Amino acid sequence: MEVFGKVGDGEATIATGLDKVRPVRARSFLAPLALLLALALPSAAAAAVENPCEGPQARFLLCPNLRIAPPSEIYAQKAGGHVLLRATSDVQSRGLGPMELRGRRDGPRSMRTNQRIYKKGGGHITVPSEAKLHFTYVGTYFGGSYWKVHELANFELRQVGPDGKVGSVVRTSPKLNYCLRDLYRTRAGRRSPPGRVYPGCNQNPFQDRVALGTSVGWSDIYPAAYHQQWIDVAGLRGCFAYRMIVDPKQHLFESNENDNMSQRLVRLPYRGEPGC
Ligand SMILES: [Ca+2]
Ligand SMILES: [Ca+2]
Repeated sequence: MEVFGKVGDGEATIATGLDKVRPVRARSFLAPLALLLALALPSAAAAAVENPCEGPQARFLLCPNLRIAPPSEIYAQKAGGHVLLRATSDVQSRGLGPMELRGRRDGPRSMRTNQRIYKKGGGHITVPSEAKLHFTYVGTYFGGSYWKVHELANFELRQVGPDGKVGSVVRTSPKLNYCLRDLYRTRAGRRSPPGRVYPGCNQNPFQDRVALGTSVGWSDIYPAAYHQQWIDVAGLRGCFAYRMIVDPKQHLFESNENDNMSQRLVRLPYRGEPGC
């Protein structure tokens, strides 16, 4: 379970670490050529795929849309010679349908994925995605390892000039891998299920397939104290923009690809309040 996972009372529809652990079939990893092909195919296939949520068929689809709330609960933590500016992230599912990925094993700690997009009136389409799942260790305190979406989000710090203009990136967060899950229902609505559909990310290292997603109106939130939820700001002075970007590599198909960034201004050295 992730940090708030135990709050949930929803029916688990996704396998968890409690599932029966079964060994990976060795054939998957003993044939280098097969592995190379498996690694090469998804990107080749995905490169040819247009975003179905922007084409003519979009009106028949319940396309997902991810957004990310501005960084909150920002605080500085001194650690050795480092100053870690920690912030809470909130990836929000705000489209007509859920963001859902289906992973299939293609390496010892990775899976390739398809994105499932539901259709109005029932059924779904399956689209090859360039998103990868990595079996990601987040420390024992936060439960060990999970199958997470690689490069689902990133955090960056940009210099802000005296004219308020946001400049280039000066620092980034090491964190890139996130679950997609239903942690909190942050916006109730007609299309938002009242209970969790995607309660948590799988923890079974031997799993061959996983499904993960975030339902409409739900959020996946990581508190500022979470593993790698920081940017090292040691030595920096002045006004900066703390930016969070969801799907920075544009791997996931969404109805709106232009609302994936949020930011908050911070003055460094940090004195406990955002703003410049
Ligand atoms: Ca979006
Ligand atoms: Ca996207």
